[in-house]
Amino acid sequence: MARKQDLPQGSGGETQQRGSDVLTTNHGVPVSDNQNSLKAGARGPTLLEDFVLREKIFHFDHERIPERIVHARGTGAHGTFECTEAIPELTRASLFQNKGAKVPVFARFSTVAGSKGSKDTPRDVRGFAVKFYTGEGNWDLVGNNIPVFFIQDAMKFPDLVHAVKPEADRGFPQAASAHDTFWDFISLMPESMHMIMWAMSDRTLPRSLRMMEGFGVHTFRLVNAEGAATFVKFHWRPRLGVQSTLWDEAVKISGADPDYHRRDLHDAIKVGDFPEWDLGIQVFDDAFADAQPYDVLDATKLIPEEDVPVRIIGRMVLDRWPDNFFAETEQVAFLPSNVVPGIDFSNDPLLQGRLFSYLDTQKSRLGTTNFHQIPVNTPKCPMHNFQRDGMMQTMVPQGRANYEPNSLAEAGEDGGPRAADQGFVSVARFAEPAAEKRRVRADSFADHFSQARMFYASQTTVEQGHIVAALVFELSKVQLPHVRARVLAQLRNIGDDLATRVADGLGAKLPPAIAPARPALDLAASDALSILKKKAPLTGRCLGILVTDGADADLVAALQQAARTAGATVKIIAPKVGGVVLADGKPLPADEKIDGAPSVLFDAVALVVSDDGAQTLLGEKAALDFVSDAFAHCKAIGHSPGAQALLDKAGVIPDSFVLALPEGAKGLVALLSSRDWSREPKVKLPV
Ligand code: HDE
Repeated sequence: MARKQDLPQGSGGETQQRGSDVLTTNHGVPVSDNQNSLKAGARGPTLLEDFVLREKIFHFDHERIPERIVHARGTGAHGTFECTEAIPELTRASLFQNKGAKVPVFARFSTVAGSKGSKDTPRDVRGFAVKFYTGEGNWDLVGNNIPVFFIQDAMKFPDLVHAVKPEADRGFPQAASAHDTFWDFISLMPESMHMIMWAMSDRTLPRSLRMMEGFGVHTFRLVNAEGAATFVKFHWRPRLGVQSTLWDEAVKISGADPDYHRRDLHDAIKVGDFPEWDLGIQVFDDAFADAQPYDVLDATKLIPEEDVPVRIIGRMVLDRWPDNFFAETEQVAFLPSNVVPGIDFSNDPLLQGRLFSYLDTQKSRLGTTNFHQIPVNTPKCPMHNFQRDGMMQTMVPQGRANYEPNSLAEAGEDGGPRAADQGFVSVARFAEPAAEKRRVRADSFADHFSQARMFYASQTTVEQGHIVAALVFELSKVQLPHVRARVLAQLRNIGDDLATRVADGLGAKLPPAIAPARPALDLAASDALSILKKKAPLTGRCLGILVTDGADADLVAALQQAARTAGATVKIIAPKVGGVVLADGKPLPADEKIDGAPSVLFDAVALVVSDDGAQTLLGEKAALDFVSDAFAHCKAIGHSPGAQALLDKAGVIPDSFVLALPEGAKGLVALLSSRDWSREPKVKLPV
């Protein structure tokens, strides 16, 4: 239905008289019949003059726009950024001048490799892009959930993306790096090995978009009012902690709910569980940069937090779901080149390439240089210049001043805006004032393995096992034996223990190492790089309660209460979506039917079933999978006495994460963010 403000602004009362409920064409003509096309007789041909039909189909035919070349699948939300610590000594950026000052933001999270319709849970890096609508223009921090990148120079980006996307001759695999061309490229690009360690870790299997860290990746600059500049790295820290799924869970979630992440974000915002992140900075100067064994301009390197602690300066809350997915989330155009006075670029050659690419791509996707006029992209501060016309121009500039300098003001006309002293000024200093113009990679970019080794060494034994398993899985999908061998040869430079475990997992011989450009150093391990060494809050977690007719009503209520108190949510799963009748005779509606809600969707499960109910569920494979998967995924399982038969048939071996209910109700909720890793060897062959 057309809304009143969508109707053409006519000269008078006619538009108003019509009211907002009249269906019109795009040109405002009222439509009398939206069911039938115009025909020559009831059974005759459709007439070409049917402008209502033709306009409707014409618009429909062109509804799709090209998807993003990378990061095509994503979801986003509106929110607010608040400065929690002013840093005027570091930057003149207006959003960081006053503690408590707020600016609106739009954030979009994405996978990288898959196309728009692909699943939400592939093993993949996640995009973490935030547009800050500041009082001095839009600042876009277009980062990822991993602090480093695959390549060092923008020249290699098209090759990387071609290699990971579906193979050119066959059009598959979709949203997967586990194939020949990706690993062929990687095996020939030793600089990618640090990122590969992250990509094969559980970081690429986030439990929720709300539970991901974010990173600006590149080194940027902060510039204060006096023009003094420092280097900076940006970090987003989720208040819900960093959490991941297991690979087997991610695979099964993609079947159970391909929209898992976007649904999770949507549902959380709709019920008022607004996700929050702290914004942190690592600030350092030239002297620090020069003293490191890596180059701070190399995007395949991070700065350990032990060397430069992360200082929290702000907080982002996402609290408003977009009104329309296409208009906002699909059409939002992020540009790393969108910086504001007080924030500047570094010479990172990857960043420098991005400064060209994103502006260029928006013309292909959104079709016009006027994409900044789409509401989600429009700055929320005044915007004036002499750029004019172009496709889909929606602004109506007044007057004659479309050039500068002009002296029209002297004739009493509006002469238009002028550049001002407080405008954006680039940091003037070149790192190498006497440099030659050459296609070159700096020597300081040559160490490809030290930080890869540091990352692996910083993980817990469980996390190292997951990295090995991921490498074995991915390389087992590679069909070219020489590519597998070359990856193993590269891995030897990270560590022979790692390479040997992967080779064993593949049933392959360990090839000789490929000589690295520079031998790896043994850097100190960094706890901040591990997920399992971080705190895991219960907030935002979800308990799945499987119920049957005759289930204990008090127990269900006690579990619901305990979960709520912990800030977690509960879903009721039943044999029928209509729900069950509890032992007290009261009905309990279900959120999900058992085969639509496997236990992979929950952080812990409770089986609250009557004896009869358990007997019935023994004949339901989905119920047995619910239990056996919860066990295999190392999750806490609470069970009422009636559930014993179900546990036995599902192969559950009693341990400290299998809790008898009702006594264990609170204990079960307390385990919502933990897993019993000692179960892993019981359900999986060692790698
Ligand atoms: Fe991107 N990237 N990228 N990228 N990127 C795009 O821009 C590109 C890189 C990232 O939610 C595209 O609007 C080049 C690093 C995110 O809309 C494209 C290079 C990082 C998003 C593009 C890189 C990113 C994109 C596709 C190497 C982490 C999604 C459509 C020089 C710091 C933003 C578009 C959103 C999207 C190019 C490398 C993050 C084609 C050339 C490094 C989060 O312009």
